[in-house]
Amino acid sequence: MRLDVVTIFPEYLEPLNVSLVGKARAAGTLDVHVHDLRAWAHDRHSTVDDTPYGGGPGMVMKTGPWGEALDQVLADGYEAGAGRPALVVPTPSGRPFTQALAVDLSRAPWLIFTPARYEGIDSRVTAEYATRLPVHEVSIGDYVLAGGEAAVLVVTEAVARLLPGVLGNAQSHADDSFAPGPMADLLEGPVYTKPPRWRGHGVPEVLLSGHHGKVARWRRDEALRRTAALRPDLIARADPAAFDRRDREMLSILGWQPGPDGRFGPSPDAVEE
Ligand code: 6GU
Repeated sequence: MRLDVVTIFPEYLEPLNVSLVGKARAAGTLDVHVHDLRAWAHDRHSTVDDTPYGGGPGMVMKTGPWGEALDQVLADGYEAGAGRPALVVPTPSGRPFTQALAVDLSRAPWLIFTPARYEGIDSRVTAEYATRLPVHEVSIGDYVLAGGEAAVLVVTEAVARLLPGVLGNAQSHADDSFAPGPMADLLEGPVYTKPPRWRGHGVPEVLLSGHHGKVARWRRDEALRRTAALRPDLIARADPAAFDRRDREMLSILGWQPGPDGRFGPSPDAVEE
């Protein structure tokens, strides 16, 4: 996969040289190109922003440098033989970034990121490239960052670990929270390793039993318990067909019951844990 990032803070992307993403780069699985947007600003001060039409606080990133930068990046990538690119535009007003979108992006041969500073990029830039490319405006959560660079790191890491050969163990992401499959949309429960006692804290007996069926059931119960406590919205919107008889027993113990449409909601008489 080819990745291009256009930013006014190229050094912010240094973490792309570290750990899993750094290894994927070194292995040739990821071909990363970071560009300084100011290379396409032609005045003496390398200006990339201006005041917003309509007034208001802050500054808006100008069309000119972004248009020239993206045209050049596209020309270079096509020249190098990269496949059809997708444009990823980090913005707090974007669609929430999810595991499903990470999976979708991991299937693209080429991603181009346009992290912005200030109040964002003049909207005509995304409008222009949306006539030619798939454009994903994404937010990484309901809070405001000073710029999109941290979001590029987040999206890149989520995507890179899905690329073939990047994770040592293919099973490693099969039971991720939010990965498709039997544990879809449940948070993972607690994990333990040696020693069996630490500062008076033991390890749940079942994990030492060697009984794979009981371990799987315990993990499922813990996932349900944690999800009900921390992300009740995930239980409420889950397809009830995803819950087996034992799940339903556990949910009932946790104070959840099916409503008229089959979906689970908190029991009226349930006491919060
Ligand atoms: Cl993608 N950018 C900025 N600036 N703030 C954010 C964000 C992105 N996602 C959440 N907050």
